[in-house]
Amino acid sequence: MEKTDPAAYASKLTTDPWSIEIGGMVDRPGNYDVADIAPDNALEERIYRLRCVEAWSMVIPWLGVPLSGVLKKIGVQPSAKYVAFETLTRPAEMPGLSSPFMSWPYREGLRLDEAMHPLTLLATGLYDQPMPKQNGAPIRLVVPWKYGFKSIKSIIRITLTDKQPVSTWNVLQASEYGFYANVNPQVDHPRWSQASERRIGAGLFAGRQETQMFNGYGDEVAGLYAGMDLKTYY
Ligand SMILES: Nc1nc2c(c(=O)[nH]1)N[C@H]1C(S)=C(S)[C@@H](COP(=O)(O)O)O[C@H]1N2
Ligand SMILES: [Mo]
Repeated sequence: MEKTDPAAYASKLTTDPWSIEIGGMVDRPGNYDVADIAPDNALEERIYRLRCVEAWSMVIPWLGVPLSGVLKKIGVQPSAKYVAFETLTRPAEMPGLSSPFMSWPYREGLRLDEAMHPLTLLATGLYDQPMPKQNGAPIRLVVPWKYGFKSIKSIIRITLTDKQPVSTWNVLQASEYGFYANVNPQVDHPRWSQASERRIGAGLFAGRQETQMFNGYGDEVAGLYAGMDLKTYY
C-alpha cells in the first residue's frame, strides 16, 4: 500500500448510483436503490442534536425518511430482533481503509424497537442539500439519542437478524464504547466525563453545556429501556 493521503481519494468514492442490499429476516430481500428508499417527495426535515461520544455536539437539520417505514415495506419477519448496518469498503477508492485501524467495513447495529422508533432516520441530506460525502453520502443512519458513532454513514447493507450485531467501536474497545451507546451524562467514558459537551457553532464564548439524558429525547425514548441498568448496558 502506498502512503498517500486518504483525503486525496475522498472524491473518488462513487455514490451515484447506489443501492442498499437489504436482507436477513425479511419478506422481500433485495437491492434497493436509494432513490426508491428515500424518494425526494418523501423527505422530511428533522432538526436533531448530534452528540459525539468525544463530548462535542451540533444541531443539524437532516433530510430523510423514518427507517421504520422502509423496514415495514421490506417486511420484517417475527424472528428478527436486531438490525445490522454495514458501510462500504472499497480499497481501490479509499486506500486508507486498508490500514490496520479499519481493515473491515464500519458496522453498527440497533435493537429492532430502536430501529422502528419514529425518531430513527435514514438521511440523504442536510441543510436542505444532498448529503455531502464526508457526512455519509448518499444515505446514513441518524439516531439522535445515541452517541454519534451509532449513526453509521454511507450504508450499503442492512440485515435483519436475531443476534446482537457487531459494532465497530465496541469491537475496537468494548470497555469504552457499548452496544447501546445511549447519551448518558451519568455514565462517564473511562477517560473523560460525559456530563457536559462543547456545542459546535454555539460561539467561542458559549462555554460548555450540560449533556442531557438521552440527548434530550428522554420523553420519546426512555420507555425503550425501562427496567434496564444503563450503567451495565452503556
Ligand atoms: N461509516 C462511518 N460512519 C460513521 C463514522 C465513521 O467513521 N464511518 N463515524 C461516526 C462518528 S464517531 C460520528 S460522531 C458521526 C459523525 O457524523 P458527521 O461526520 O456527519 O459529523 O458519524 C458516525 N458514523
Ligand atoms: Mo464521534
